[in-house]
Amino acid sequence: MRVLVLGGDGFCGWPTSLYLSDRGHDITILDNLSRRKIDIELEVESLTPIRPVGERIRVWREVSGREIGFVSLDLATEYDRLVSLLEDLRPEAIVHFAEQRAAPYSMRNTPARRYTVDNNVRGTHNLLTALVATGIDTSLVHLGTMGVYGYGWSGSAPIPEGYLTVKVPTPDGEIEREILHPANPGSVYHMTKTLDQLMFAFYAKNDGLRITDLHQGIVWGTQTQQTIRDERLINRFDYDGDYGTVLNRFLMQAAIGHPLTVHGTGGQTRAFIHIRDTVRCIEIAVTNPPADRTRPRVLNQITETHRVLDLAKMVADIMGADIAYLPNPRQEADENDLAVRNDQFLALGLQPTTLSEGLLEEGKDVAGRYRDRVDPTKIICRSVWRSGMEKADDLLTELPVQ
Ligand code: NAD
Ligand code: USQ
Repeated sequence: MRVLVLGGDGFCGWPTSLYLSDRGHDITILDNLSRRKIDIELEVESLTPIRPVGERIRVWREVSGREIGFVSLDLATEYDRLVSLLEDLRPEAIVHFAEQRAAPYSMRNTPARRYTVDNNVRGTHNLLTALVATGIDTSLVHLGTMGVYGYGWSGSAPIPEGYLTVKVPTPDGEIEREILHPANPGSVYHMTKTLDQLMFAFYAKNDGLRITDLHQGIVWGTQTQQTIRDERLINRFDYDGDYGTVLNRFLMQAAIGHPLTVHGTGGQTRAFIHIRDTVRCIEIAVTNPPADRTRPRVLNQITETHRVLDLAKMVADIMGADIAYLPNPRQEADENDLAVRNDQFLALGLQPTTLSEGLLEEGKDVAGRYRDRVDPTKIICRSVWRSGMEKADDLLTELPVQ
């Protein structure tokens, strides 16, 4: 298939582009490299030495013999160029990763909040309206988040895939309706994903666009079968307090001898998926477009749920790290239940890669190999959800000698 990957230079987008290319699909990446620019703003770099996008694509051609196209374009501001690209390329599928994706970054300060909303909401809306304007018959696969549902809103009831059946009282008795699951975002970033959902619902109902929204859990791991083929293809690994996600952070912290940074009691339960399953899920979604054009199809892209403290204990046991309990910079429940349905991906053939010691070791190896690239003053999460909330101090200012 001809696939346009929006945000294809990022942590999920790059390995997905390589995977789809390896599987014989014809890939064009669109990216404005804003994520690389945010690294410059935050004065931090990916733990892994990611190469410039042009080099990445040249190396992929060398090792696979396959071409990947690249277009530098800002989805949120360059609408006319987007329309021309869609008309020229006429993609059979579009995968939309191109958003500002860090909750802590989105809560950092007023400019970051505004940027997150402007970038994500305008980008998604430009894409939808460009699809209507060009009349291209394509299937859109968007990366949403588990965070649109909130965590634990329905107690121990499993979170359904997108829609909830409710009973509506009427003068003539109750009627049953399926509604979008109530939106319950916990950060400005998560809020933009709930706004995306409404736009998808409207454009499916009004214009018959074929849309799949994937509510993905926290992605962990770094490498895939494609990115390990040459060091210059290596995937991004964020470890800093804004962009690093919890399990990858714990693996990196253990590898450098930093205490594991548990927020509060660590009672938060979250859903997870390994990067190797992310890329498989995207291919499944792309090659199985929904038949229904009247409303978006929603799939929960997760393979397992874990409590943060349990993850910390598991990493500490395997790798011998200490656990530090830090003031939580976020406004979130101390503890929550989380059960999530993922029946649709399983029915479509996903074989989950669940947390195993082997994969944890791989994370430790990657972190160990590049430990000299770690700036220990960037580890603590300092973006707070409300001004005045307590911020933890640095636990280390220099890397321990090993
Ligand atoms: P990332 O920041 O590494 O990648 C996003 C890419 O999109 C970057 O290369 C960035 O330069 C590009 N981009 C952003 N705004 C753009 C714009 N206006 N125009 C063009 N390109 C733009 O993020 P990621 O971790 O790869 O996440 C990809 C998607 O998956 C995001 O939408 C995110 O919300 C979602 N997601 C990620 C995770 C996770 O754990 N990483 C979990 C659930 C959902
Ligand atoms: N946490 C810690 N210690 C840390 C870092 C995080 O205890 O050092 C805790 C947080 O307080 C939170 C949980 O771990 O309770 C998860 O935090 P995270 O940064 O790993 O994940 P989150 O902010 O939810 O965001 C990530 C991605 C986002 C995606 C989301 C999926 O950055 O793009 O949408 O995961 S989900 O969480 O399922 O909604």
